[in-house]
Amino acid sequence: MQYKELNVESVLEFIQNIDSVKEYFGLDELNVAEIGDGNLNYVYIVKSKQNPKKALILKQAVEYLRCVGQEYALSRERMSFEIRALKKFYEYLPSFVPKIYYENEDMSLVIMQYLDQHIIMRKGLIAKTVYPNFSEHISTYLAATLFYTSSLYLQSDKKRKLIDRFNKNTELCKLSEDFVFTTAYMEHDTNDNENVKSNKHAKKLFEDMEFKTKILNLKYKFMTQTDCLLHGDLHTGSIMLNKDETYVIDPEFAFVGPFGFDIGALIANLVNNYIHHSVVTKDEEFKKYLLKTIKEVLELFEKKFLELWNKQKESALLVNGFLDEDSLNSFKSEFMKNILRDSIGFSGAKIARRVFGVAGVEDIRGIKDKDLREEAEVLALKIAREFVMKYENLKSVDEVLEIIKNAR
Ligand code: ADP
Ligand code: SR1
Ligand code: MG
Repeated sequence: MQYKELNVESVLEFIQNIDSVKEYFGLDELNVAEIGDGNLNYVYIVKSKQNPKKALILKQAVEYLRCVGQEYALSRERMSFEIRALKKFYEYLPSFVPKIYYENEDMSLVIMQYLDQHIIMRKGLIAKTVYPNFSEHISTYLAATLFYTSSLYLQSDKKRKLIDRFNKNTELCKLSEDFVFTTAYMEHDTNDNENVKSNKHAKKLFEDMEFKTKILNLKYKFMTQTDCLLHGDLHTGSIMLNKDETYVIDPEFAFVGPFGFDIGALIANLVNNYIHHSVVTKDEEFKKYLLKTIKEVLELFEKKFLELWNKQKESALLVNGFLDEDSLNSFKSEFMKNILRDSIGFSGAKIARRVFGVAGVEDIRGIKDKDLREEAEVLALKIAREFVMKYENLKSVDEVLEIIKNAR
């Protein structure tokens, strides 16, 4: 099938011939609206006119970066990786990943379950919504996706096949190399230049060679470590949830990379929200809830990852009986500490990149009052710098929380 960029009218025409969609909607009349608010793609909702509760999502990649415009070419092959990752993660965790009804790599599109009772987590957190089950859910998701796709679980051939299948996601990996680890720390066209011009904090950041050297080390880890299959862009805009359920959407940046990258992205975005509430609402209760969530996510992740690991005696890495029990336990304990450390290093980069780089987050760049926004940016840079300068020597989750609380 030849690729064609769809619009509201042609989506309706396109779906008429898809069996699973016909089966889902029966003879209902349908209407279509575009609801995409992401940076890259177009997202359409297809709804039954008779029963608006019946709806599906059609997401299509276009040959450019939506948030910059048609002049920024980006091949649409990213959708092939999104489809593959959605399917892979659904295999392990069907209750955390939207169900696919139809996929078409030629058309770079996927039709999936409409999450009608769920909202984008970033919006929920800005509105101070507490999600009592989130830490349990996301730690299960992280432990399973990271463990089951790593050499701690897979045999060597399977792991290498996984790398083959995902590590041609070159353009989106390059976007992260550029936007997470490079351009946000130097003068660059893609930055939030209205803000950057004559901004003393940007100047200080761009000249901070100590910090930038550490960022370079993190970038190198990102480019070379092939630990496990990652979502690749696990910020709070990629999570849709309510008090009972949590779904992870939008894994188009999926690739086989370092253990700490998804965890780091998530923690960064919880910290961005903490900064929002430190500056805008000053709600101490909600801030405490965010700190508790960060602590739980990191601690539960470690516990659940280790539980999975303890059940697995043989893998690409380990042969049963290779180490005695004590040595194996201290190997595992050091291994988990290194995941925590890298997560916090990546988290620092992920916080800092959103301050002056392309695609800021609503929690900070969305603050209307200029002085408050500056206050939030300064706080973000302070926490990010502490994370990046100290991550290699962290010993506990509590140290991470101390850094966040003391940054004022
Ligand atoms: P992009 O790849 O452009 O970032 P996203 O996958 O993040 O696009 O989707 C953009 C928006 O579309 C989301 O913020 C959300 O509001 C909506 N959306 C995406 N997938 C679903 C879904 N399965 N159910 C409901 N809304 C969705
Ligand atoms: C221009 S692409 C900017 C960002 O949007 C995505 O969500 C990723 O975080 C990417 O870096
Ligand atoms: Mg998105």
